[in-house]
Amino acid sequence: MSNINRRVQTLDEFTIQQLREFPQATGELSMLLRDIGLAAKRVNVEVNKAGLVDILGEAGSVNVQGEDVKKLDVFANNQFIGVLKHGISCAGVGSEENDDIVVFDDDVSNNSKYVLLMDPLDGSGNIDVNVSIGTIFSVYRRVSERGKPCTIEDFLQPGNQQVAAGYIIYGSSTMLVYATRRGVNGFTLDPSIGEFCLSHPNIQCPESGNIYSVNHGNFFRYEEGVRKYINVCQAKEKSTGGPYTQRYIGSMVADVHRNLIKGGIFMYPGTIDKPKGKLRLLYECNPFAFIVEKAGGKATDGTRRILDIVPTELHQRSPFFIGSRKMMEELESHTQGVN
Ligand code: P6P
Repeated sequence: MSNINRRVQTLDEFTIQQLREFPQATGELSMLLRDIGLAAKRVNVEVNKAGLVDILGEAGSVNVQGEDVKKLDVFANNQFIGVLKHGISCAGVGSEENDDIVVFDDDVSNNSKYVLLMDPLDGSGNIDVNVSIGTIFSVYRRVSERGKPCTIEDFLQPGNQQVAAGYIIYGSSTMLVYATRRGVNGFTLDPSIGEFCLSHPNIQCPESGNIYSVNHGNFFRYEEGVRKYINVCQAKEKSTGGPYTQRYIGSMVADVHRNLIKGGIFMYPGTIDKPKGKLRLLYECNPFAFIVEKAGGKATDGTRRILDIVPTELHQRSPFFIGSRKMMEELESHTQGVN
């Protein structure tokens, strides 16, 4: 009898166990999360080969197998949309890679309960320098009539309506982290069995930390309250919980994942020329805000709770501040005019 390690729970086993604890559940969300895990494994294979692009061919070329080489973010987008379209849980997708929503419009999909928003491969500009990148996703119960194609209204819901949200980080190891109303759990891919295994149960964001993440290059273009807080981070003495460490890798999934686990704050503020900042509300800010709040942290646009913002456009941007509760409260004391 092979010594199967039964102590480690796979993603499939975990979602099925969650389902068993909620007999009234239809199982569609569990299936959706397993579909995401499948697509993530396929993307992971290609991301790990990215360093061989000279051998495999640049995007737009034809590789040795005579296949069109696609940009990795287009490949990732196609993988996630393909798996979700052929599943039973998703009526359509809003993606960073598609101007409009992708409506699956077939009988099974039109009867599905959920829609999904995603950034299929965030930080893909870092691929050629081997920096960790990620997939970000957000799941909503559709508000349009079941039995018909999903509509844009299904996607323009405030983040506080999310049913689940998560990310995959393609790094030194590949992890899938997702949150539901029951909490945040992390799964690490075990290549030897090709399964995501529960490695970080019930993730909690430390209520404070000493890591602050921001692009200092924009410092003089940030509003005064943000500049004041950054100066506070730089001046922190040990007696006041410092010294702080500045960590910013330019790949949001990697930066926010690190701060979620270790404690810290990530900021992508608006600037004078781009007051809404760079990050997208629906498939970058909302999913991370849902995850970090479920883990005990906070996320705002500088004044409002991210999850309470009612979206008006699929690709709208938002200033973004997220992290440990006490660090966020200290930031707010500077940006909301208390100090
Ligand atoms: P900047 C990557 O392009 C990304 O969307 C996020 O992953 C990352 O946090 C941010 O942009 C980095 O932007 O302007 O600091 O290079």
